[in-house]
Amino acid sequence: MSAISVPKAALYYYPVSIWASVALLTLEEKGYGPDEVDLKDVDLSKGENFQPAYMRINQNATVPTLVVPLQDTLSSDIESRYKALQDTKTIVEFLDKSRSTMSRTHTTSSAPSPSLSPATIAFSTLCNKIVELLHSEEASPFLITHYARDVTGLREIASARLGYFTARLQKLDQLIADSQADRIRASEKTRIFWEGKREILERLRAIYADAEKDTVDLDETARTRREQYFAIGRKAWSNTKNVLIQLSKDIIGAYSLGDQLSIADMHLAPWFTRLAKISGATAVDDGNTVVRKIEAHVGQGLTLPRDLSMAEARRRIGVPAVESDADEQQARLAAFWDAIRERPSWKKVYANGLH
Ligand SMILES: N[C@@H](CCC(=O)N[C@@H](CS)C(=O)NCC(=O)O)C(=O)O
Repeated sequence: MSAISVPKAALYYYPVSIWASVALLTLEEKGYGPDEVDLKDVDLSKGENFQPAYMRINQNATVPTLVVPLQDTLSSDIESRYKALQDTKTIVEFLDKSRSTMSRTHTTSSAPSPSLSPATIAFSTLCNKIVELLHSEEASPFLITHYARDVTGLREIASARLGYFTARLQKLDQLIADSQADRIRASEKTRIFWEGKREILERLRAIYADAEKDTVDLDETARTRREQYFAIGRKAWSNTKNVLIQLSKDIIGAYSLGDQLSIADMHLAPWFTRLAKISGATAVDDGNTVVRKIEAHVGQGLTLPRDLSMAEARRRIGVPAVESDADEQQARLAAFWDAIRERPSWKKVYANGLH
């Protein structure tokens, strides 16, 4: 083993973040070893992503960020220089290309490293379409996680999230005050960013803080705020219904592109798992149960087409069909869930439950 210390990549993540989970799944599927990538926890619940030091590597203050050494600095005599990849799509593509079965990257990991990139132009187009859809405003996991459509839903979210929002606001207040008093240095752009974030979070905090009150007991400002909140929630859930219908047409099943695990699955797995969790599903539920729970929660008459034979879905992922599958049809997303939750990568990322 050479004594040269090789610059290492670092993944900044938050364990229960949906998009950071995409990067974590990809690391597992690609067989990256712990000596190749450092994992650095950015605690969103404490607002650590708003710290100036973090915003220097990701100006949007989001996770994940992958900081990678630039290739020409791998020799020991050149000072290491790094580049920060600031969004999930770029990170997954980078991770996919940077470790192949042929590469010798001074790693102790000898795990296989299958390509997650589609093998044909047609599959590549489909893969991109799915990834774009999942990252579109219509599919926003932030909206369906934080916006309810009725008072019962609001109370549930508020009891789980009020503390989280309050702590993050405190952090923002402290950063704004520290920069105004010159205790910390922050650019004008960063200050404007903090103020904008503060406004969005404060609005949600105020809605959650009133959650236990009945609508008739709210003053006019709070009532209007609540009505606007529900309108956003209704829109988000009607968009989710459309995204699910679109996904059910686009994915082939069991994996997004049929029998080959791909980049699209890295994005779809955490997105779909979040939706399953919000809909009351757990890790022990099978695909058919998860889809039924999601349909019930999304409502609006949603019924996903049961247009994939269970026997065929199992064949595609290399699992022997069982007799009862013979004539059974299932939703493609149900087959996707059954396939993905069997993978060691998914089991590791969701070891502590769905998120
Ligand atoms: N487009 C970005 C979105 C990343 C994103 O929004 N991440 C969320 C966590 S899942 C985040 O960091 N939010 C920051 C915050 O809540 O302040 C990407 O694909 O990486």
